Amino acid sequence: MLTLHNTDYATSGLERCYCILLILNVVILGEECTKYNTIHGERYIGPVVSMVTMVGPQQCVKECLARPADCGGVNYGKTHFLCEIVTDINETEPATEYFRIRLDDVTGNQTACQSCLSGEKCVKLSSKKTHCVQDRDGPVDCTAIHGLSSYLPSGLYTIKLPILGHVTAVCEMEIDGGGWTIFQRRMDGSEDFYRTWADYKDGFGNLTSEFWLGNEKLHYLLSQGTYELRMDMSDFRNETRYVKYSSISVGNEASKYVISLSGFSGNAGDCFTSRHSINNMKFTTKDQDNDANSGNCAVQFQSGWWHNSCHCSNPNGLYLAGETSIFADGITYDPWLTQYYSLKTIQLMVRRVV
Ligand SMILES: [Ca+2]
Repeated sequence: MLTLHNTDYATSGLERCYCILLILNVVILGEECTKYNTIHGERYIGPVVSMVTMVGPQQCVKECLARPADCGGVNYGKTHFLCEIVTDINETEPATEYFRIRLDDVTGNQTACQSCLSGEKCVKLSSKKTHCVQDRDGPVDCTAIHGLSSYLPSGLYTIKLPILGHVTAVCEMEIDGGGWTIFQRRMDGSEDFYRTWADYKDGFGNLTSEFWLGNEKLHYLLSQGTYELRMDMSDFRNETRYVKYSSISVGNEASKYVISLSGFSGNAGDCFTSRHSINNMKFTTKDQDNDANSGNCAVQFQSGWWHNSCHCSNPNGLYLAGETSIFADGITYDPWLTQYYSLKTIQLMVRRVV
């Protein structure tokens, strides 16, 4: 989505202030003046690899220059002095309190840092020599990111998981206090969810629309502590319901990603620990039948899921968009709208319980 932007930043009082700071910087430190163009009212969707609180965008740009392998640009949140280091600068979104800066637009000598690898940061010692050092460990989930600043918006962030290392996560920072890591989302039927074991293991889809994070990532994410689960749903009248479970864990691949959950609450009936409970169920796909049915529930109901024999809710079912004559194939939630209604949106997410 490309539009024309007002780049007349030099006239604003805020920018004049930064400009004076820059001049002072040059006078005091004798450093080369850094110039850049800012686009106001927008931020890069990301993923964001690092968040730091910094007074002034020039410090944020310096932080970016110190991570040449990871940084394509920065988002700067004016009100809360938030500096976000962004890897991917292809997509943007409106964000009133922000402005964004492309690294390409920044002039200055950065050749000394070019040898730094991804995950390394370039540091300049007092001897003026530069070194590539391992960047400090990142946040382990969206709960940790939310803990850095409650003003950070929902979106893509980089987290660091055990064994797997850096992973792009989708964070929900507003619903129910924020700090949620989203692992499944349906919203328009744009993605095929009738997929293989390998696909569900690794994850698939587009993190900015419909996706499955991946069973392997989910397992390692949840291995880091005690997590709660929340699922939000809406129908085509735009009515909403949610359910929560105070505890969720998912085993490793050897266990067939067996799920364990308890502690139901919410404003729709319990599906996951009642009839056709998913508690203690293994994951089933069209090419791996681990369910409690004589057939394969994933084949029968066109999804991959922790099927029992078979299900009370089918979040990864077909996007049938509302009322349907087909039993239980859609994105159903039986206690709310029966097995003959396929929901408009559904989203599953987890939050570490501190
Ligand atoms: Ca079976």
